[in-house]
Amino acid sequence: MFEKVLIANRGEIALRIIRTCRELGIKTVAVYSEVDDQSLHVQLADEAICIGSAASADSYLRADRIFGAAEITNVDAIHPGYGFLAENSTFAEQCCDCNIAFIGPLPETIAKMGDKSSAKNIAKSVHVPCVPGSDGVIESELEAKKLADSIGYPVIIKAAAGGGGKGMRLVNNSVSFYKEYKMARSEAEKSFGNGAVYLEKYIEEPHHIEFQILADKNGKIIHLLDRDCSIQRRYQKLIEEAPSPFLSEKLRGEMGRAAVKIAEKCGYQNAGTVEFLVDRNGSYYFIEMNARIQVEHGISEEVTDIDIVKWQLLIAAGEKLTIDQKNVKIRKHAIECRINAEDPAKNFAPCPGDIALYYSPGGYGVRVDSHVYAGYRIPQYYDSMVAKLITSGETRELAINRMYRALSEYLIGGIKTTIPFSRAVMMDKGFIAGNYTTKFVEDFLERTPLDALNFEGY
Ligand code: MV4
Repeated sequence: MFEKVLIANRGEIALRIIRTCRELGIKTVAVYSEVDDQSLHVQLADEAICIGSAASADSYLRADRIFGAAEITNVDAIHPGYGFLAENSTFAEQCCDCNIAFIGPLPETIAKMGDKSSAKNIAKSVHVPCVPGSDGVIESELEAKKLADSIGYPVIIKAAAGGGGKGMRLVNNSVSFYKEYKMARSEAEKSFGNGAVYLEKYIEEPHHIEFQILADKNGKIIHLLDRDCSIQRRYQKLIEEAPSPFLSEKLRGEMGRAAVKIAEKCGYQNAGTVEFLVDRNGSYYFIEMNARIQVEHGISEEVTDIDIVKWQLLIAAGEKLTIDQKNVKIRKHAIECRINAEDPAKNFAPCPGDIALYYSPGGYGVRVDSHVYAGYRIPQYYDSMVAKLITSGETRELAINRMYRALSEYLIGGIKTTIPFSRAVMMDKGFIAGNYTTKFVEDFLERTPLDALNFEGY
């Protein structure tokens, strides 16, 4: 096993990794930017090294400084968390070159799956259904338009280097095709330095369901069931739950096997996620694979009682995966609410600032993953998530009631948060009914009075 691991990240995920390292007897090195010196990840790590100023580009994205910190502290491995350098194949390769284990997939797998159009081709090659569309990236604009006309509108143009909603353009009719195509190309070029785009039929009001994968270096691959991530706003997930209330056991089994086939085909190692869209008829389509630990991994841990971060470390150190698929079972229902420093009554405007008061909920079936505390200042430089509140229970109903109870206990003073929003969702008939789609938040906000998104009483 590793003796010392550097965590190339910040916030709650850095803390999540440090905690598991502690439990395994692994020493930890935190890296931090100048504005993060008061963050809990700095305080809970064995060692901490400042790697630059606030802007990510001057700190958490500086591979050279991270390797500098790794060299000074003599670590065996680097855990990248999510975001920042987590899916940068060059960074993963540089780790290998320095003889430092990268806790994630192989660089070539990251590259293959990072190109969303090549990821789709991998899925197709193992006969997993994909959304109908272009065969790889668009080479000819005329051919692409002919294809769009024959598929039927709306269609969606996606950046090959994109993912998570970045660099997508909806095309509603034949007339606007070339205009949207040009926009998509130039946006992709600007955002990713790669103008390659591909075309898909647009699936209206899909469910967004993903499968958690674990894969060791011996080629053993299992899935840890599914998460329903349909409750999102502008591609930012707000609430996730596992297992998905929309999937039948038959469909769950089929999609899980499909996810494992894709992971096998791309030589996947470590933890990853296979994303699908599911339409109202229960037809499913692979869309992309995330080659990293994700924000919402905790609900899969609660459902399966498997510590995913622990397995990331064991697998990267070369240990065999000792869990068999047949022993992965739904043991609980789990829900996660992302607590963001945003004002839901003001269009979810970010509101960084000082946390004047902090009381986090507890009790049976409640888990809070957070790096904040009373007196902590939320910097404006990074994403607005301040905590993940997870509840679990024997039934979905119990997990929902427990979430409502825990959200009611949660006190975060001095800033606005998404707590009142999540609370209102827990009482919403549409959410309780369980067959919500990616259109849920839009519809919910239309039918919910602003007062309900402000309500902070117990
Ligand atoms: C789609 C789609 C409909 N049809 N692709 C958005 C994020 C990115 N990962 C893929 N996304 C979508 N791709 C086709 N062909 C609808 C979405 C989508 C969505 C996907 C997942 C979660 C939330 C979403 C919200 C709106 C649209």
